[in-house]
Amino acid sequence: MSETYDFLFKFLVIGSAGTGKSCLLHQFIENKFKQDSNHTIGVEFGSRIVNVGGKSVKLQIWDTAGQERFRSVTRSYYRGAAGALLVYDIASRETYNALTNWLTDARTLASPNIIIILCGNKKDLDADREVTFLEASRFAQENELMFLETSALTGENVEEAFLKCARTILSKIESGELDPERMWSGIQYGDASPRHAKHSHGTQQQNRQQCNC
Ligand SMILES: Nc1nc2c(ncn2[C@@H]2O[C@H](COP(=O)(O)OP(=O)(O)OP(=O)(O)O)[C@@H](O)[C@H]2O)c(=O)[nH]1
Ligand SMILES: [Mg+2]
Repeated sequence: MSETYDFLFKFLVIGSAGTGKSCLLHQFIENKFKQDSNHTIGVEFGSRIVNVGGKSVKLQIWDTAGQERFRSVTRSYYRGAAGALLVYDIASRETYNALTNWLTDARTLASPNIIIILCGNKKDLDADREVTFLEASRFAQENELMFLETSALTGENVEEAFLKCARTILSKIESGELDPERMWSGIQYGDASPRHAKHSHGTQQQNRQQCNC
């Protein structure tokens, strides 16, 4: 079955091990909580077409391992990402303290213009909270990140996190701030795009390259 969409955005999910990155992706794709989630080995992949402001956008999402031993592998996937979910666990200050390192990696290895949404996951564990909403929202503001608290367990704000990031990218394309034709922009025109005829050859090739890496 052929898929029709206006744009394809490459997304990353990054952050320390155990923060719930794979569960967030699973909740977004499958609409349910992933029971018994194991540490990701290297990188996992998921995709879903969403409607953003009347446009259909295929999100191609790379869920990276948080464990240090996979860092050199996961770093090789950063290039050409248009958006990222940067995840910490609201019940673990350690994962919050690591955010600056993840942020530096994303901006240097993906793109300085990458659109990032900070996700304080495990919002359902409010009783064990170690990071306040206010503190994290200040950090987000200082670092020009969007911010939401999410729960992959209940599903709260999960869809919203991906959509908010996609909406921002789309509005930057429409305002001319982001150029999909720039090399490694992380954005491709899809089959439904009026630009398709002009760009289909190049985009399909790049797509294959990205999926095989
Ligand atoms: N209470 C609660 N637990 C969660 C939530 N999201 C994930 N978990 C649990 O946190 C643990 C780690 O989740 P994963 O999604 O595998 O974490 P990860 O960030 O992908 O970890 P790595 O792949 O090692 O980087 C699992 O035991 C999940 O059940 C959440 O929103 N609430
Ligand atoms: Mg994982």
